[in-house]
Amino acid sequence: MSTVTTIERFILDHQPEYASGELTYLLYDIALAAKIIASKTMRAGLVDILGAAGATNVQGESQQKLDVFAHEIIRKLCDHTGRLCLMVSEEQEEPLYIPAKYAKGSYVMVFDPLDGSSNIDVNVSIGTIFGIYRCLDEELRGRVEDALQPAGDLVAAGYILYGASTMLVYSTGEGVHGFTLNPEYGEFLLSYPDMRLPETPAYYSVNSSYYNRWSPGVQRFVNWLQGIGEAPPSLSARYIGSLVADFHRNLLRGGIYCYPAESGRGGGKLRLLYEAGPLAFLMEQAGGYASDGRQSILKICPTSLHQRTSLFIGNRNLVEQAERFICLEDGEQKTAD
Ligand code: P6P
Repeated sequence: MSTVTTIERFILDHQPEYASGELTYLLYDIALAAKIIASKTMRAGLVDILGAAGATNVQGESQQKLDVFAHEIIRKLCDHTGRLCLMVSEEQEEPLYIPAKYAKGSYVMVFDPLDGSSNIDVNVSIGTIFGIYRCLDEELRGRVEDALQPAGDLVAAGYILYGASTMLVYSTGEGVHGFTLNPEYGEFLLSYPDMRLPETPAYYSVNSSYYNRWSPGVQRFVNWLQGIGEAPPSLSARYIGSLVADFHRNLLRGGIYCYPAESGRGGGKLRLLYEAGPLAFLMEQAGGYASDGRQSILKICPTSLHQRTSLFIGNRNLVEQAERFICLEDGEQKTAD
């Protein structure tokens, strides 16, 4: 690549003429938050930031100090800029309302400040996931309803991957673009313009230790992924235990990530609003597809902020095969009933 393009320059060059600039500046804010969080994750082992903060989040999971830090950085950077009217974070049950002393903007940001934070202590890649909606009613902006929109209505989504290098990948509906942080001078440089999912998938990602908790249809699908049954794909297994890392590798190499519902945890583990939804938006922009096993993730309208969902995301042919196995099981179930 002969040119050096910073994320700020790229965003500016690609903002629609009609844009007010609010979304552009919001993306700048996210890039700055990413740099600050990256500076901590890169030194996680050295600044005694490891170990649980002692509190627990809305999911009842023990909070690592880094995810509390990431949540606070994003909140402090974004709550007073006049670009947002509401935020929703995995780390806080209640919505983050914009303090009355600050102007409200037209956008809502939903985010998982640090997904996979249980991997912090073992130095495995972790990530931030974000989605941005427009408020439903300019006069009434800032209501919870503004966050309860299907992912198909997102105006932007992206993730930051804190790995061997720090990457910011985002889309505003005009393709998916990846930027790599140059820590020498703190700039995100364009490294993956217009990312497209490879036609031929290479990997499948699933935690097979839950096999006995899955429905028969999911079990048959995962068996197929592993080479059992008719015309199975030829895939390698890769499961990092960090959604953003698995998603990013599959986006670059082709594949599918699955987190099916389990008996005793019907709705699945992952959160619809700030994990599955934004990644589904990105995946479809890159030529793939995301489903809960029965319908497109983009079409599901959240009824609660922290609701969970099953997730099958990646190459469309693989995800649709999951839907076929699950729907077949549904048919068998209906016949048996
Ligand atoms: P399990 C991390 O907690 C996470 O939400 C995703 O990042 C990851 O893919 C998944 O859960 C791992 O869950 O049950 O396989 O450990």
